[in-house]
Amino acid sequence: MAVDIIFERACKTFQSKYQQKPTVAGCGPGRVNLIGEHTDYNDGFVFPMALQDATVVVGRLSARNECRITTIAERADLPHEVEFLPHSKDQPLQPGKPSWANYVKGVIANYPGPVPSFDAVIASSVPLGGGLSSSASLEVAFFTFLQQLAPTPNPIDDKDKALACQKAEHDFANMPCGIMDQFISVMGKEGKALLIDCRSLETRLVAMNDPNIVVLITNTNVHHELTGSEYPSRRRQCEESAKLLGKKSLRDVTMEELKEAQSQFTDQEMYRRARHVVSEIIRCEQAARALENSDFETFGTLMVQSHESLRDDFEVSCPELDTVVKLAMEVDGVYGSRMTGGGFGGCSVSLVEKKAVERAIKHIKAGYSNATCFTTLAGDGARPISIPDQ
Ligand code: GAF
Repeated sequence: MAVDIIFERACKTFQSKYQQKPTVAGCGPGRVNLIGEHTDYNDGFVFPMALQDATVVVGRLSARNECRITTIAERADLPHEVEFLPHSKDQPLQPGKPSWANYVKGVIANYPGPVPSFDAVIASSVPLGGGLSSSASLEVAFFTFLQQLAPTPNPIDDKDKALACQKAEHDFANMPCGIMDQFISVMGKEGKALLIDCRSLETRLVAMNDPNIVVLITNTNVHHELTGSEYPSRRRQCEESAKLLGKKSLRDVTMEELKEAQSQFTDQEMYRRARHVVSEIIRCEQAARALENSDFETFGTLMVQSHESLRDDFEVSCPELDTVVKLAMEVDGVYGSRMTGGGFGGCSVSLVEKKAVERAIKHIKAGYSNATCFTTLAGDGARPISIPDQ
C-alpha cells in the first residue's frame, strides 16, 4: 500500500483522537532480504532491498507531561494505545506492555537528544511478523519522526541512526538482532538493492530495476516469534563454532578450513549451522555480482541453494515456507525462490520473469490456499514526510 495512503490514515486518526493536526511525520520502510540470511551477526554480507511498504509516524509536541501514542498498525487483539512519562535521567523508560511500544520506547531511550512530551499516531502497511522487518521499520520511522519533532543537538549520520535503532531492539525488545534490517530501512534507495558488509559496515548499491524482472513476495501467513529462543540460540551456536575454530567470527572461516575441522565438532548440528553461514556469505557476494551482470539464472540458483541451506543446515524454515518455495520453483519463468528474514514462518521471496508472475501467483495459491502474494519494487529508505500547511 502506498505511503501516502498510510500517511493520510494516520493524519485522520490523529485529528479525531487529539483534535489537532499533526505537525511532523516520518516513515521507515520494511525490507525483503534477497539473499544472505543469518549472516549479519556473523560479520558477513547481506543483500536486502527496501520495500515500498512502510511504517509512518505522525505527531506533534504536547503541553501535557506525557507521551501518548495510538497505533492503527497492530493486530486487533493487542492494546492500541499507550501513555508514558517522558524519558529522563531520573525516570528512564523501561520495557513493558504492550510489547509493540517497546520498539518506540527503546528508540526514545537511545535517541541522541532530549525527547519532550508528544502525541503520535503510528500506521503501517508492513505485514506484522511476516519476516519483512515490521519492527525495524517501526524503529526507524519513529527515529525519523523524532528527528523532526526534536532535532538532535549534533547531526547524526545514517549508520549511527541504524545502530541506535538496533540497540533499541536489543535493549527493549530483548531481540539480539544483527544490523541488516535497520540499515536497509535507513539507507534503502529506489530501484536498488544494498549489499552490506556487516563487518566494515560498507555498503554498495546494486541496480534492481530491470523492467522484465519482478520480485514476488509470498506470505505464508504463519506467524513467527523471533524473540523466542530460536534466534538467540542460533546466534550462540555461531559464536561458539567460531570460537571452536579459533576465529573472531564465522566470516573469518573458509569452506576448506571448516571441512578440515569437521571432526573437531563433537556436535554435528553446530557444524551444520556453521556450514550454512560460511556458504551463505559466499553465496551472497556471488549473488550481488550476478545481479550486477544481469545474470538472473545464477542469482536464482543461489537463492534456491540458500533456501536449502537454511532448511537443512540452519533449520529455520518450516513446512509452509518449503511448500511455497517448491511451488514457485515449479513455474516456468521463476529464476529462484527462498525464505526471507529470520524464518519459522513469514514470507518467501522469488525472482520472476515479469511475464510469468501471474502464472506463478496462481500456481502458488492453488497449492497453498493460505498464501498472500504481492510484487514489489525496491523502495526508498527512511524519510521525513512534509505536512501540508494547516
Ligand atoms: C532478523 C534479524 F533482525 C536480522 O538481523 C537478521 O539476522 C535476519 O533475521 C536473518 O537474516 O530479521
